[in-house]
Amino acid sequence: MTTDDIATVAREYFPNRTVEDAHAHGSGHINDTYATTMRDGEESKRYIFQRINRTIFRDVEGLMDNIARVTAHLRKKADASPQDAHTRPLTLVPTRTGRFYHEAATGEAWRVYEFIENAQSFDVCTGPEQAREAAGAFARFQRDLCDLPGGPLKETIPYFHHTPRRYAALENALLDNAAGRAAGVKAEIAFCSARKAMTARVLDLMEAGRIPQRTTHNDTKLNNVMIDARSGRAVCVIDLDTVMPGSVLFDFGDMIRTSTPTAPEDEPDLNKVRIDLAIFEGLANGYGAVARNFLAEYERENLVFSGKLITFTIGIRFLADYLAGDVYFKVHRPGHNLDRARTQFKMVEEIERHEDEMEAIVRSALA
Ligand code: ADP
Ligand code: GN1
Ligand code: MG
Repeated sequence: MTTDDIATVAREYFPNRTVEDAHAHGSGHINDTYATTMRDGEESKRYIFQRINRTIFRDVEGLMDNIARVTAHLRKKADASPQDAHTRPLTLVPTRTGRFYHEAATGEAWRVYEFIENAQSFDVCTGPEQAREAAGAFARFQRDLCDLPGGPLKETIPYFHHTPRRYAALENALLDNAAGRAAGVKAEIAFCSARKAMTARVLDLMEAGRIPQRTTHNDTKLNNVMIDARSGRAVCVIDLDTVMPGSVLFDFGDMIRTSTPTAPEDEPDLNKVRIDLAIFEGLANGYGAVARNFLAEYERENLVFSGKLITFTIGIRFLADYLAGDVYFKVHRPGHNLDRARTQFKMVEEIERHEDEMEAIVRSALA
């Protein structure tokens, strides 16, 4: 992607400004993200230009309609609660014709967000205080969407956290063996089949009406919240592509998955991958302080389990993608998805080993 291509898109948004700089930004696995500086006379301002992954998101119109609804609602909530004023909703920039995305002649779909300045996203958590901040922001996000008007959001990826279907997809990828890698993952497959029994627990409880369906984020990776460089506070929840009907447990589980490990998601040396219980305590306290006011009984009881379930589920997805030849997640080296799958499975073991301590931490965080 060159500055020229960005310039073509930029004309649809800012017909009177010029592109001063554009470069790839962040470490997301799905979309193509560019930090773009636009110049208007003497003034420069940065924006995020993002090419939406259309292979994954089939209904861009529906997706962007969700994001417009969610950000408008969050803005009203933020204006009404000055005590949470440090966290602001993501701001979509409209095209010059007032649309929330631009479809290029090539079929590519582009959107633009205001750039969140003086902030950073983290792939590995720096400590309990940061975990508390991030979890608090995601909890307020869930709270504020409890009364989203206009009916349920569109499902942007059907069956996104449906672990039994993810498991079946893994079994199919193993049978297909599209990349000829099946023989090398016997230990990982054995690990998965030993845990197949847990895959349906949350979905069964949802079906039985014990766990409510709510509007949730569904991708609460630590690096999907922007942290202010100076204050360390969570200033914005980003990556709203999967905001749709779901369970708060999937969100809490993904916070555990991405905040509590002592090493990055793709760490090849599994000895470095452990759970940091002090970080977990910060996370549980940050989440609990807000969520204790709206969580139902079965949600509370499954918070620790959700960490195991979602970590297992994402591990299955990485492994299936490795077997399929790396067609879904962006990879940057050979075996990247396999390394990612292995760290997830190591974290599942870590949660299994520390389940009792984690349950005690959650009980006290919700008290
Ligand atoms: P993906 O779906 O590929 O993960 P994200 O929307 O999460 O894409 O964006 C990727 C990264 O870009 C984020 O982790 C964050 O570091 C950065 N980013 C995204 N939106 C903004 C923004 N509005 N301001 C500053 N940085 C952003
Ligand atoms: C993707 O987009 P990003 O990088 O924040 C993925 C998540 C996975 C995560 C694993 C739409 O998140 O579901 O948990 O990678 N997003 C989508 O790191 O599939
Ligand atoms: Mg992201």
